Amino acid sequence: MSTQCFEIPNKVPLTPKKDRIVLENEKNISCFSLEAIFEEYKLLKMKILIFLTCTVFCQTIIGQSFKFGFEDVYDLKDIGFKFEEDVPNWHTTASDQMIEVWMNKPNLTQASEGECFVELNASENAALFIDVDVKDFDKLRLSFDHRARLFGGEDIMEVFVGDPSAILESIGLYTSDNFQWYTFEEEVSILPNQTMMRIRFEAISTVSGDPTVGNFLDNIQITRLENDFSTNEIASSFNVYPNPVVDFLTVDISDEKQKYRIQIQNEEGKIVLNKSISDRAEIHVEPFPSGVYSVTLLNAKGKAVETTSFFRI
Ligand SMILES: [Ca+2]
Ligand SMILES: [Ca+2]
Repeated sequence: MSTQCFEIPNKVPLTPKKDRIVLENEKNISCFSLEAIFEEYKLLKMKILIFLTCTVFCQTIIGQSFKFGFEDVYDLKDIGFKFEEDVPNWHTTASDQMIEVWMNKPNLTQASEGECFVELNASENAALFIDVDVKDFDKLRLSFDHRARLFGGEDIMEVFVGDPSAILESIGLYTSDNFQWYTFEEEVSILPNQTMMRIRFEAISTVSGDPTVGNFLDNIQITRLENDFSTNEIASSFNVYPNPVVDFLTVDISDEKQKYRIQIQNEEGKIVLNKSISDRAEIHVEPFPSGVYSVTLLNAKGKAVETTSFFRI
């Protein structure tokens, strides 16, 4: 499409005409094809959409947070025992499948969040647990509110976490009195390939001496956290030497806490070695043909965090 100027009256700064817009200032007159402007507009709209989508996506995934506060118990009319199927997301190990749900009542303990909370044991010593989908999580923050039921001492609760198919691991004992709700926070790592996380709450002791009378629980929150993989941190600790190398290449990541993999690629991009590594490894590179190779460090989720190269003489 050709672009052509149209005559425009003076003192009219912006004139739409047919398929063109003419902009005028004191010295210049500029003509723009409406079609080109429309294409620009569509591109800008697309860019804005991508930006907004990315922003929302990042907020959803990275800051993803789940709350389990016993607010959606089915048909709750009073404090009492409810079948676990009436308490969404929650399960009990009790043989009668009962969960003791409390709600705000005058002169009784009030929920720390919303209107409802639970006592850990209904009529027998058991545990309450939730299973959370942690696919693609690196780690999570677990927080919960705990309170003793009675004055005159402390209730103690133990919390266990882990893959539901494995033996759960204790992350601590939590001790509270009845003067207020106490909020506890823990960071929990997710194992590679772990898709579900079970979080289990068990009564250890109560002021009453009866395990079925004590240990109030409310406001359980789970927030997805990112691992602290920063390029700068990795760069300072990821060393490959000697360079050039003849026989043995040392890969040193100086990090015993995390599991990594290294991939070595030749100049054609073919992976010639793929190996898990923690802290330090010696790679026998003598069989490799002479040339330049790249070494990529991947974290436990398979994400490349650093790449360097070496020359095999
Ligand atoms: Ca609640
Ligand atoms: Ca009870």
